[in-house]
Amino acid sequence: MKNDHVKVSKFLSYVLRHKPDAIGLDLDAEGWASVDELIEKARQADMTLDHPLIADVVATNDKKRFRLSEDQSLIRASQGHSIEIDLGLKPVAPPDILYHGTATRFLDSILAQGLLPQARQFVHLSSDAETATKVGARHGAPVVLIVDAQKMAGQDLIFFQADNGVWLTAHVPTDFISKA
Ligand code: HQG
Repeated sequence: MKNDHVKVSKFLSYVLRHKPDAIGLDLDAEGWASVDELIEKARQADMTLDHPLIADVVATNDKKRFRLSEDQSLIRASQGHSIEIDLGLKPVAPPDILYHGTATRFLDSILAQGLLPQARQFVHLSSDAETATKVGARHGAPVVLIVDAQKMAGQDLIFFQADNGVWLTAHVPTDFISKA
Protein backbone atom coordinates (compact mmCIF):
# COMPACT_ATOMS: atom_id res chain seq x y z
CA MET A 1 0.00 0.00 0.00
CA LYS A 2 1.15 3.56 -0.66
CA ASN A 3 2.20 5.59 2.37
CA ASP A 4 -0.81 7.91 2.34
CA HIS A 5 -3.04 4.87 1.89
CA VAL A 6 -1.60 3.31 5.04
CA LYS A 7 -2.41 6.51 6.93
CA VAL A 8 -5.98 6.53 5.59
CA SER A 9 -6.40 2.79 6.30
CA LYS A 10 -5.28 3.30 9.91
CA PHE A 11 -7.66 6.24 10.29
CA LEU A 12 -10.56 4.24 8.83
CA SER A 13 -9.76 1.23 11.06
CA TYR A 14 -9.81 3.49 14.09
CA VAL A 15 -13.11 5.22 13.39
CA LEU A 16 -14.97 2.30 11.77
CA ARG A 17 -13.84 -0.44 14.20
CA HIS A 18 -13.09 1.24 17.48
CA LYS A 19 -13.89 4.92 18.03
CA PRO A 20 -16.46 6.51 15.68
CA ASP A 21 -17.14 8.92 18.56
CA ALA A 22 -13.63 10.35 18.19
CA ILE A 23 -14.89 12.29 15.14
CA GLY A 24 -18.63 12.20 15.96
CA LEU A 25 -19.39 9.64 13.23
CA ASP A 26 -22.62 7.62 13.33
CA LEU A 27 -22.49 3.90 12.52
CA ASP A 28 -25.69 1.92 12.05
CA ALA A 29 -26.33 -1.37 13.84
CA GLU A 30 -24.37 -3.28 11.18
CA GLY A 31 -21.38 -0.96 11.32
CA TRP A 32 -22.07 1.10 8.17
CA ALA A 33 -21.25 4.82 8.01
CA SER A 34 -22.31 7.34 5.37
CA VAL A 35 -19.31 8.11 3.15
CA ASP A 36 -20.41 11.76 2.84
CA GLU A 37 -20.63 12.10 6.61
CA LEU A 38 -17.27 10.34 7.04
CA ILE A 39 -15.62 12.80 4.63
CA GLU A 40 -17.13 15.80 6.42
CA LYS A 41 -16.33 14.57 9.96
CA ALA A 42 -12.81 13.56 8.89
CA ARG A 43 -12.27 17.04 7.43
CA GLN A 44 -13.17 18.56 10.79
CA ALA A 45 -10.50 16.28 12.30
CA ASP A 46 -7.89 17.44 9.75
CA MET A 47 -7.99 14.26 7.65
CA THR A 48 -8.64 15.05 4.01
CA LEU A 49 -10.63 12.35 2.26
CA ASP A 50 -12.72 12.27 -0.90
CA HIS A 51 -14.73 9.63 -2.72
CA PRO A 52 -12.00 8.56 -5.22
CA LEU A 53 -9.38 8.24 -2.44
CA ILE A 54 -11.73 6.16 -0.27
CA ALA A 55 -12.68 3.95 -3.23
CA ASP A 56 -8.99 3.43 -4.02
CA VAL A 57 -8.08 2.58 -0.42
CA VAL A 58 -10.99 0.10 -0.22
CA ALA A 59 -10.02 -1.53 -3.53
CA THR A 60 -6.27 -1.77 -2.94
CA ASN A 61 -6.13 -2.38 0.82
CA ASP A 62 -3.73 -5.25 1.53
CA LYS A 63 -6.16 -7.10 3.79
CA LYS A 64 -9.41 -5.87 2.19
CA ARG A 65 -10.28 -4.33 5.54
CA PHE A 66 -13.19 -2.20 4.30
CA ARG A 67 -16.21 -2.58 2.12
CA LEU A 68 -18.38 -0.06 0.25
CA SER A 69 -22.10 -0.59 -0.32
CA GLU A 70 -23.10 -1.29 -3.92
CA ASP A 71 -24.05 2.35 -4.55
CA GLN A 72 -20.80 3.46 -2.82
CA SER A 73 -22.72 5.63 -0.34
CA LEU A 74 -21.88 3.56 2.77
CA ILE A 75 -18.66 2.09 4.15
CA ARG A 76 -17.84 -0.35 6.93
CA ALA A 77 -14.92 -2.39 8.26
CA SER A 78 -15.21 -6.09 7.34
CA GLN A 79 -13.91 -7.30 10.73
CA GLY A 80 -11.79 -6.33 13.72
CA HIS A 81 -14.41 -4.32 15.63
CA SER A 82 -14.16 -3.63 19.33
CA ILE A 83 -17.47 -1.73 19.33
CA GLU A 84 -20.69 -3.77 19.49
CA ILE A 85 -22.04 -4.11 15.98
CA ASP A 86 -23.81 -6.94 14.18
CA LEU A 87 -21.98 -7.77 10.96
CA GLY A 88 -25.05 -9.78 9.94
CA LEU A 89 -22.90 -12.76 9.00
CA LYS A 90 -24.42 -16.23 8.78
CA PRO A 91 -22.73 -19.17 10.49
CA VAL A 92 -20.52 -21.08 8.03
CA ALA A 93 -19.01 -24.58 8.27
CA PRO A 94 -15.28 -24.02 8.82
CA PRO A 95 -12.40 -25.94 7.22
CA ASP A 96 -11.06 -28.83 9.33
CA ILE A 97 -8.19 -26.75 10.66
CA LEU A 98 -7.79 -23.04 11.27
CA TYR A 99 -4.73 -21.16 12.54
CA HIS A 100 -4.20 -18.43 15.11
CA GLY A 101 -0.98 -16.48 15.32
CA THR A 102 -0.02 -15.04 18.66
CA ALA A 103 3.07 -14.06 20.64
CA THR A 104 4.99 -16.64 22.67
CA ARG A 105 4.47 -14.60 25.84
CA PHE A 106 0.67 -15.16 25.63
CA LEU A 107 0.99 -18.95 25.33
CA ASP A 108 0.66 -19.93 29.00
CA SER A 109 -2.43 -17.83 29.41
CA ILE A 110 -3.99 -19.11 26.16
CA LEU A 111 -3.28 -22.75 27.07
CA ALA A 112 -4.97 -22.12 30.44
CA GLN A 113 -8.00 -20.06 29.28
CA GLY A 114 -8.37 -20.78 25.59
CA LEU A 115 -8.43 -18.05 22.97
CA LEU A 116 -10.49 -15.05 24.08
CA PRO A 117 -11.57 -12.14 21.89
CA GLN A 118 -9.86 -9.69 24.24
CA ALA A 119 -10.76 -6.14 23.13
CA ARG A 120 -12.43 -7.30 19.90
CA GLN A 121 -15.84 -8.89 19.28
CA PHE A 122 -14.39 -12.20 18.05
CA VAL A 123 -11.30 -14.38 18.09
CA HIS A 124 -9.71 -13.99 14.64
CA LEU A 125 -8.46 -17.09 12.81
CA SER A 126 -6.77 -17.66 9.43
CA SER A 127 -7.09 -20.49 6.96
CA ASP A 128 -3.30 -20.56 6.42
CA ALA A 129 -0.35 -20.71 8.78
CA GLU A 130 1.61 -18.02 6.92
CA THR A 131 -1.03 -15.36 7.57
CA ALA A 132 -1.24 -16.48 11.20
CA THR A 133 2.53 -16.04 11.56
CA LYS A 134 2.25 -12.43 10.36
CA VAL A 135 -0.67 -11.74 12.71
CA GLY A 136 1.32 -13.16 15.63
CA ALA A 137 4.43 -11.18 14.75
CA ARG A 138 2.46 -7.94 15.36
CA HIS A 139 2.60 -8.80 19.06
CA GLY A 140 6.17 -10.14 19.44
CA ALA A 141 8.00 -13.43 18.74
CA PRO A 142 5.27 -15.30 16.85
CA VAL A 143 3.89 -18.75 17.49
CA VAL A 144 1.16 -20.45 15.45
CA LEU A 145 -1.62 -22.40 17.11
CA ILE A 146 -3.73 -25.00 15.34
CA VAL A 147 -7.45 -24.85 16.03
CA ASP A 148 -9.45 -28.04 15.49
CA ALA A 149 -12.35 -26.21 13.84
CA GLN A 150 -14.05 -29.37 12.65
CA LYS A 151 -14.21 -30.73 16.20
CA MET A 152 -15.53 -27.37 17.45
CA ALA A 153 -18.24 -27.34 14.77
CA GLY A 154 -19.13 -30.89 15.81
CA GLN A 155 -19.87 -29.51 19.27
CA ASP A 156 -22.09 -26.74 17.89
CA LEU A 157 -19.56 -23.96 18.28
CA ILE A 158 -20.22 -21.42 15.55
CA PHE A 159 -17.92 -19.82 12.97
CA PHE A 160 -18.38 -16.84 10.71
CA GLN A 161 -16.30 -15.72 7.76
CA ALA A 162 -15.83 -11.96 7.30
CA ASP A 163 -16.09 -10.43 3.82
CA ASN A 164 -12.29 -10.43 3.61
CA GLY A 165 -11.94 -14.14 4.40
CA VAL A 166 -10.91 -13.84 8.06
CA TRP A 167 -12.57 -16.52 10.25
CA LEU A 168 -14.34 -15.40 13.42
CA THR A 169 -15.55 -17.27 16.47
CA ALA A 170 -16.53 -16.24 19.98
CA HIS A 171 -14.03 -18.30 21.99
CA VAL A 172 -11.75 -21.27 21.38
CA PRO A 173 -11.67 -23.54 24.45
CA THR A 174 -8.31 -25.17 25.23
CA ASP A 175 -9.49 -28.65 24.15
CA PHE A 176 -9.35 -27.54 20.53
CA ILE A 177 -5.93 -25.85 20.57
CA SER A 178 -2.57 -27.39 19.79
CA LYS A 179 0.82 -25.92 18.94
CA ALA A 180 1.91 -26.08 15.29
C1 HQG B 1 -4.18 -12.86 22.44
C2 HQG B 1 -5.32 -7.77 12.42
C3 HQG B 1 -3.64 -14.09 26.60
C4 HQG B 1 -4.32 -13.17 20.98
C5 HQG B 1 -4.91 -9.22 12.22
C6 HQG B 1 -3.74 -11.91 20.37
C7 HQG B 1 -6.13 -10.01 12.61
C8 HQG B 1 -4.70 -14.01 24.58
C9 HQG B 1 -4.14 -10.83 21.35
C10 HQG B 1 -6.89 -9.09 13.51
C11 HQG B 1 -5.71 -14.88 25.04
C12 HQG B 1 -5.28 -9.97 20.86
C13 HQG B 1 -6.91 -9.61 14.91
C14 HQG B 1 -5.60 -15.35 26.37
C15 HQG B 1 -6.14 -14.40 22.99
N1 HQG B 1 -4.57 -14.94 27.11
N2 HQG B 1 -3.68 -13.60 25.36
N3 HQG B 1 -6.51 -16.19 26.89
N4 HQG B 1 -6.60 -15.10 24.03
N5 HQG B 1 -5.00 -13.73 23.30
O1 HQG B 1 -4.92 -7.65 17.85
O2 HQG B 1 -5.87 -11.99 16.54
O3 HQG B 1 -4.38 -5.52 10.43
O4 HQG B 1 -7.00 -8.13 19.24
O5 HQG B 1 -3.57 -14.33 20.64
O6 HQG B 1 -4.47 -9.47 10.92
O7 HQG B 1 -3.80 -10.53 16.92
O8 HQG B 1 -6.05 -4.93 12.18
O9 HQG B 1 -6.11 -9.90 17.80
O10 HQG B 1 -2.36 -11.98 20.27
O11 HQG B 1 -6.92 -10.41 11.53
O12 HQG B 1 -6.81 -5.58 9.89
O13 HQG B 1 -4.59 -11.52 22.54
O14 HQG B 1 -6.24 -7.83 13.47
O15 HQG B 1 -5.91 -7.26 11.30
O16 HQG B 1 -4.79 -9.15 19.82
O17 HQG B 1 -5.56 -9.78 15.38
P1 HQG B 1 -5.72 -8.60 18.68
P2 HQG B 1 -5.25 -10.64 16.68
P3 HQG B 1 -5.77 -5.73 10.93
